[in-house]
Amino acid sequence: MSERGEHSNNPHGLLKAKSQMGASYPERCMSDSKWTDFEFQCMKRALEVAKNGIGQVSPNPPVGCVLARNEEIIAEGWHDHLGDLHAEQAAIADAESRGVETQGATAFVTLEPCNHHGRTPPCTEALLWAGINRVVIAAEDTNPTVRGGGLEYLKRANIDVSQGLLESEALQQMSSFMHWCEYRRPIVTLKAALDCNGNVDSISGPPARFTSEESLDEVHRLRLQSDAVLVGVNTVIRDNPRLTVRRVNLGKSSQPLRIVLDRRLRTPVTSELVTDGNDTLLLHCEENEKSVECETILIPSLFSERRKRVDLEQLLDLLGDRIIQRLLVEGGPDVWGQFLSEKLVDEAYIFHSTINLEDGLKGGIDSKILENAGLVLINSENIGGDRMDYWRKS
Ligand code: AOF
Ligand code: ZN
Repeated sequence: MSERGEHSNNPHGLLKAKSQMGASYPERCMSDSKWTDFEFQCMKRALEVAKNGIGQVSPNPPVGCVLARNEEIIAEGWHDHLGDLHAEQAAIADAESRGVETQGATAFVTLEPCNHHGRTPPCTEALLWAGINRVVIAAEDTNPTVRGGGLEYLKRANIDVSQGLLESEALQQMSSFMHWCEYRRPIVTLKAALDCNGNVDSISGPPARFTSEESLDEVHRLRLQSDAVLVGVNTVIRDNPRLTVRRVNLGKSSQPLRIVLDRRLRTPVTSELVTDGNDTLLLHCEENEKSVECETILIPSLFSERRKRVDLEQLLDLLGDRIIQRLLVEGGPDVWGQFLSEKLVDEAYIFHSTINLEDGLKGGIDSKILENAGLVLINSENIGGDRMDYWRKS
C-alpha cells in the first residue's frame, strides 16, 4: 500500500471493501445485472478511494482504480493531486511497492484510461506493461483530447474491456469535469445561508455570522472543491470577505479565484480581496482610472445598464475559457436571484439557521424559487444545529 493511503478510511483493509462502502451507494439487485457482486464491490471501492482526490486534482477529475484477481482486491490507487500519477498508475505502484504480482489481474477504473502523453504517460500503456488482461470502467472520458482513445487502444491490444459499471455514480463524482468537457462552462453551485425567516442579513445592524461553526466548515469545503468563488460588489463592501479556504486543509490545491461582479469598479482598494495576496478578478463595465492591485477586466457588454442584469451566459463562457470547472456563487441576493431566475444554477446548498436576525434583509430564496429554477431537493442534513438542504438540477 502506498504512503498515500493516509487519506483512505482504511488503507490496509482492502478486502473489507464491501462493509466500508455499504451506506454511500444504492444497493443493487444483482440477479438481473450483468455485473457480479464482487465486480460491484471493486468499483465501489474505486469510487471510494477516488474521493481522496476531490478538491486536489482540478481541472482533472478525481479517479480511483482497484486491481483484482481471483475475487480478491490486490491493489488500489487514486489520482491524488494535479501532476501526480493517474489512478491506474498509482494502483500499479501500490502493487509493486508491496511486491504483489499484477500479471493477469483485472483493473476497475472509475474513468476510461487515458491514451495520451499529458502531465503523465498514457495509462493504457501502463496497464499493458503491468500485464492487466481485463479492464472495467465506470464512465467514458469525454475530454476531447482523449475521447474514446483509451478503450479502443486496449481492445486492439486484446484486452477484455467493459464499461458502465456504476456509471451514474462516477458521472456524479466527476460532474464538474464532465460538465466542462461537454459545455466548456463551469458547473454553478449556489451557497446561501438564511435565518429562520429566510433573511440573509440585518439591515440596521453590523454584519454578523449566524450559522454554526460546522456550517462554516462545510462552506470552506465547498470553496476547496470550487475553482472560483463569485460575489456581487455589495457583498464585498458590506462584509469585506476573504472567500478563501481556511477552515479545512487546502492540501496541495490552490485557493479559488475570487470573482466580483463590480459594474462601476467600486471594490474598495483596501478590501481583503484586493490586499490579501490571493487572486481576485474584478469584472466591470465602465472605464475607470482607479488603480487596483488585482486583475480587472473591462467588459461593457457583460452588464446591461438598462435591464440591470449581467450577461451570465457570457460570464460562464469567459470562465469556461479559463478552465473554471466549478463556480461557487456566494452572494448576495441580487446575484443569487439572477442565476436562479435564468435557471443557471446546477446545484445549491442552502443553510437554514434557527436564529432570528433583527430587521432582516430578504434572501429571496425559498423552495418555490428553487423549484422554479429547475432544482429538486436531494437531501437535508443537520450541520451543527443548522439544516443544510442540497438541491440539484433534475
Ligand atoms: C486516467 N486516469 O486518474 C485521470 C485521467 O494532463 P494529465 O496527464 O494529468 O491528463 C489529464 C487528463 O487525463 C484529464 O483531462 C482526463 O481526461 C484524464 N484523467 N485519466 O486515465 C486518471 N485523472
Ligand atoms: Zn491516465
